[in-house]
Amino acid sequence: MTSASGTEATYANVSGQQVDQRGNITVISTDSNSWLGSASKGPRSKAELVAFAPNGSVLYYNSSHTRYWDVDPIEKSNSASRSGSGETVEYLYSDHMNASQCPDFLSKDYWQSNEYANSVPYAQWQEYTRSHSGDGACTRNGIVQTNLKTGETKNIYSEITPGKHSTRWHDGDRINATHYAVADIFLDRTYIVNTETSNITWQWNAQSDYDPATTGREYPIDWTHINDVEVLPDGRIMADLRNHNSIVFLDPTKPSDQALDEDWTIGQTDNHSILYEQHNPDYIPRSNGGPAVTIGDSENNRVIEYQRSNGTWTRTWEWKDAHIQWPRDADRLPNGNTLITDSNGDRVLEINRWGEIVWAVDIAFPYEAERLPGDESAGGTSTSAAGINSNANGPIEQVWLGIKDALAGPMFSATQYILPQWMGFLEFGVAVFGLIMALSWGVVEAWWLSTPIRERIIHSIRSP
Ligand SMILES: [Ca+2]
Ligand SMILES: [Ca+2]
Ligand SMILES: [Ca+2]
Ligand SMILES: [Ca+2]
Repeated sequence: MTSASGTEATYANVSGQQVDQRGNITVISTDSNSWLGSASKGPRSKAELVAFAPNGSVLYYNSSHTRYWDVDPIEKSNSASRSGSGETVEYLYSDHMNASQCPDFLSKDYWQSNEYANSVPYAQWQEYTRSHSGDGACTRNGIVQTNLKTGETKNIYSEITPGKHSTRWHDGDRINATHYAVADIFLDRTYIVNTETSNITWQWNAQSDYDPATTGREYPIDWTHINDVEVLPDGRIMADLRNHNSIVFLDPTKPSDQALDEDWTIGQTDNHSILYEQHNPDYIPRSNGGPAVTIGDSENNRVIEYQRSNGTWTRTWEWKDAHIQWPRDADRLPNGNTLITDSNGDRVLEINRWGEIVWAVDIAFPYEAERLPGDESAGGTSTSAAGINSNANGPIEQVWLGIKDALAGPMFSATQYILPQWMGFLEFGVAVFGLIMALSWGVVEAWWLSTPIRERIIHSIRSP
């Protein structure tokens, strides 16, 4: 086992998880619900980056950061260190800092000297910064390159954002050896940066196309929650506006106010039936049966795919089961399987083309999973081209799915976010809503006894 920074104690979440064998390395990043991602307060409070080797053993482990987000395998030609070897990944982390460690963001000297800050007007910088002043904290957002076999690590780029809630970057995408695209949650934009100079060479501000007064959540504290960016094979940029329930397509050769290709937008700001605060859209190009996009449709508790034909998007695939709760990633693999992170279901699973679970890892609060050497859904085929159908659920699962549909929405996910791991959907549902829904305990217990989650819950309670 190779470990960059672990002791035996830090393996609590993945200890004993000699997972089933797979053909390649699987990398999983996890989120945290604690201030510093500390290991001492239970699994969901600890952020982890873990890679499982093809034989199922832990190949790489790191829990030194407050939170982990996107992970991308990188090709040798795109590696900033030129050391990409098929086991090299680039990932984003967040590290929280106390107010005493934070710069004087509001001073004009800071704004003038910082490339990230002065890429927006001073007034805008002040407005956004002030909206987070109540946090008493700031966050270092960093991009790191790591060889999972040797543990060799290189810092690529980082910037400090004020606050912590809704300022932490979740995703970026490498363009070439020097340029990188960032989904900038703090400033409601996506931008391209030269990571060697920190010079920002292009940006699209959501204000160019959406009205802060009538769209998204509260402006500017958490308006768009732009959480994903992908550079497409044709050079366009696809970005995910979570709080606008929309995925947008941008032309980075054009200035911000001309970059949006409105005809391509998936979703509508006030229509939760298309997308509902989604994560991690992956573009499948025409050469693989697209244009199609696989998406973690998080608040709808499902993973889905949209296919573009005749200038419109149609939902062509959906997968969900009774357990799934706030999924944030779905990657179509080259063999037609789909790799899913079930964030509040505390598992990563792989389903086959018939919707059956063929591989699973029990891990707290996963954000992202990657099966190397692919990048997200690279090499995967659209469901319509591959003839993959949506899954069917049995009668007991249908009962739970009905309850979850009735409860779906950010308020319930926020409750899940702060609950300890053992107070998952099942327990919460039984405790609060089971009576309201007048479910018989027989039905509840049948489902309870039939699911492996019970073993894990008991294990979590015994070893906090
Ligand atoms: Ca990724
Ligand atoms: Ca990425
Ligand atoms: Ca994905
Ligand atoms: Ca992924």
